[in-house]
Amino acid sequence: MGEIVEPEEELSVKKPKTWATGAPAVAHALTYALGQTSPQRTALTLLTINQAGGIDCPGCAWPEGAPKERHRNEYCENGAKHISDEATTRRVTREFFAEHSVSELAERSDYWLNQQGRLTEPMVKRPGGDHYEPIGWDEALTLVADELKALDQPDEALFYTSGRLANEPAFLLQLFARAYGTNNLPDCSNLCHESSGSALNETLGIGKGSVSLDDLHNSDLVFVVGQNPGTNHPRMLTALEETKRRGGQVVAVNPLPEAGLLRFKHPQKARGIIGRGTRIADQFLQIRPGGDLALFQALNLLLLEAEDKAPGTVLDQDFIAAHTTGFGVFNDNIRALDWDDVLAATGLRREEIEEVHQRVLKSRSVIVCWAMGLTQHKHGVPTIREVVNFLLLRGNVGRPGAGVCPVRGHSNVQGDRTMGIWERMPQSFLDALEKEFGFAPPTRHGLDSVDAIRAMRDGRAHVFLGVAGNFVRATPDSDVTERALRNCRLTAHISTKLNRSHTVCGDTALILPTLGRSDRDLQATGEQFMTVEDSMSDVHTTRGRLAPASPALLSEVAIISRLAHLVLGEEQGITWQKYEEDYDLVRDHIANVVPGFHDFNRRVREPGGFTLPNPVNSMTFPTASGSAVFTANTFTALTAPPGHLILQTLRSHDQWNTVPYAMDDRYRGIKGARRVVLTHADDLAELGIEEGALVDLVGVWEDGVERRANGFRTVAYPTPRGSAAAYYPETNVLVPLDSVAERSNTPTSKSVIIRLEPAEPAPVPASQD
Ligand SMILES: Nc1nc2c(c(=O)[nH]1)N[C@H]1C(S)=C(S)[C@@H](COP(=O)(O)OP(=O)(O)OC[C@H]3O[C@@H](n4cnc5c(=O)[nH]c(N)nc54)[C@H](O)[C@@H]3O)O[C@H]1N2
Ligand SMILES: Nc1nc2c(c(=O)[nH]1)N[C@H]1C(S)=C(S)[C@@H](COP(=O)(O)OP(=O)(O)OC[C@H]3O[C@@H](n4cnc5c(=O)[nH]c(N)nc54)[C@H](O)[C@@H]3O)O[C@H]1N2
Ligand SMILES: [Mo]
Repeated sequence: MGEIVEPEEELSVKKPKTWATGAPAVAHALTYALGQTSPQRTALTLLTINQAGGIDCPGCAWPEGAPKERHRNEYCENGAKHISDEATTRRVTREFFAEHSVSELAERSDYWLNQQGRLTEPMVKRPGGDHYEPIGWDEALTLVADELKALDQPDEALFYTSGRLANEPAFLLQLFARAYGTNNLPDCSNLCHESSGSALNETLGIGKGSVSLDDLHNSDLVFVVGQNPGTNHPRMLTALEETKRRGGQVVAVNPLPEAGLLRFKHPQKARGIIGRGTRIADQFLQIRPGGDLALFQALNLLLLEAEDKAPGTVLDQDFIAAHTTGFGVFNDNIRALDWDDVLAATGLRREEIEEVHQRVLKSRSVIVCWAMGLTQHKHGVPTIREVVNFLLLRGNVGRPGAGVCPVRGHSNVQGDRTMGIWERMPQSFLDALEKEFGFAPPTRHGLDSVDAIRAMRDGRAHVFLGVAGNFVRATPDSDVTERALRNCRLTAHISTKLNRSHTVCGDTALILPTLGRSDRDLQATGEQFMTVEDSMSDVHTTRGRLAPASPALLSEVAIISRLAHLVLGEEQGITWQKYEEDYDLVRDHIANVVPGFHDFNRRVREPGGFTLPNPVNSMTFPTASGSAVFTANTFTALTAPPGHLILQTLRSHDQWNTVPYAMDDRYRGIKGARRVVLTHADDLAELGIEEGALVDLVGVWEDGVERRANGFRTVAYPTPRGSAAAYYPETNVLVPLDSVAERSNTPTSKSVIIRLEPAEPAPVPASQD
């Protein structure tokens, strides 16, 4: 394992793949694993991923299935890379920080920072200094506690988390923030599935998905919308393969012909390695960005008209009468739909939409799955509400094989919400906290991620604690966000690996290194495990097996409860000092506070854990009216001014969120470069820009500010005319902070208006084959 060098951008382009997974995927995962760590550690981690009693794969939130149905290797290429990245034997030491100043580290790439390895001991950057220096745990946590205690208002502090955090530390973090006096709990969900939560809470009364793996296997028709499962949820392809095997159909809706949507070869079955694999999408709709609202409105119109022609045969009138409200306003809205508008917004032909409609009519049960392609648009919430309308019309919720399936990202992002990581938890949750702990939690809503940036920028928040994420790279408008962070008196991060957020410092900055999910967690009462909740509300344990990356690491539970104790003492009678010895004590509190967690310690120890009840599946809709709600959503189409493109910022195959693992995007045929912009060949021709040319991406938005991401190569790619795609986080600088989804406040990362400006030097043609 030699020294890490900054990767050169050397682009080569092949035709995009039309199938995902298979033998090469396993080989790629092992190569990455062995480049990071030893064969022994690789075996210890990979063989226990997603096995009962093993590590929950930190790769994504896709469920594992019942223990007896799991494959021996129930993980995917990308989950394996992700865990190897954590199990790396490389270390970031005090000598490293003595050698590299903070300003030097701030110039480094995300890739280089991550490749340095695991963080090993607490470090501090003091006011005026430009180097991190070692600091003891007590002194480090006292520094944070003193800054928190010195604030005029608890609302001047921010507690950010990502969905990597397991349930126990997540519960303690929100308890700490609320006992301290604030609901400022911004999290990665604000940037991710907040639009889903918002739309589903409003229409079905619960912000989560309603389907199980079993439902998916037994559904007649599954929509996969705005999602790239071949890269981001590879094990979902196994489920879709099963759906197909049992006679179900799949419709994929995406601007890009993503490999995993087309054909799948199962990597853990012999026929996956040799055969042609399973065709996944029976129909692929190559939609224009942001056209999904129009598509589902058109499908709804076709259903209403079919019912007109044959009353009582198309809609589920009994369901609508018994369980829903709002049909009238919904109906009026859809009847006014104009087909020309639909075709312009979607870029689809009417026959394609009619063909989907025929599939719907033939299907007794329908599921719609979606991810960031729906949520990260200005009209993300109305789009998801329209998806709900579509399902309600034929009673496709609360029935086997039917329902809503927002496919979550981070492995415990859903669990963190259940544990109270939300700036707007309902009063019933706050009341339960009060009952359990005897203090009155603040009721004023806290700040989400976008509002947190505004507060730091405007000097209304001064202390930022980040847990398990990379805030400055996850958030929009990078220049604005970095200035905001630098405005703070103190920034502190509880992390496993070095990232850019550690280099964008407040006056004082702290790195608080912690155990990762693969590390053994030994405490005074013995070895501890933690728990997580997946995308389908299954709660189960996760337990690491490796020797910790350094003896100086503390667990997240220990760091959070020691800090809380320093700030709050035993004032409220919360026994902070006990928790790190025995995580069962935390789970006992969770059992008393969080609905569905009764007898938590016993039930979670059963193989496979337990599934949280979803009221929707017993036809109970906890909305204000007690019924599921039809909504009228204003028709919206995305357009770019002449000479401009709609840019979506997305993940390559070789990255995990803000952390690139390599410079390739295998399925899309991109090798050796991340600063690429995928654009239709005809658009390039029309703009007079050559394939392979070096361009700057220039963002234009209503605030008149020009945002630039410089030095990207153009790649001719089969994306709809007028649109483009480029990787996050390099392009976050282009996403305006104030360009957010209605209601959910999620940045519009999938619709950024840009133009391409030729950059010097003159273009070098990309290699082709
Ligand atoms: N390997 C790996 N796995 C991951 C992650 C990772 O970074 N790496 N991240 C995790 C996280 S936190 C999340 S949230 C998920 C993200 O999972 P995805 O949502 O699959 O992630 P993105 O790369 O953002 O891809 C968005 C997809 O939506 C499509 N899309 C864009 N705009 C539109 C649109 O307007 N309409 C439609 N119909 N489609 C559109 C894009 O072409 C792309 O296929 O993955 C999780 N899993
Ligand atoms: N432009 C654009 N922006 C986006 C998106 C997009 O599609 N486009 N997607 C958004 C989405 S969906 C999300 S979820 C966010 C993701 O944003 P985040 O969740 O904030 O970012 P990550 O890259 O997952 O965080 C990586 C860091 O987490 C730390 N870490 C990893 N494991 C552990 C652990 O076990 N414990 C602790 N304490 N730390 C750990 C490591 O230090 C690592 O560097 O980004 C969002 N931003
Ligand atoms: Mo996410």
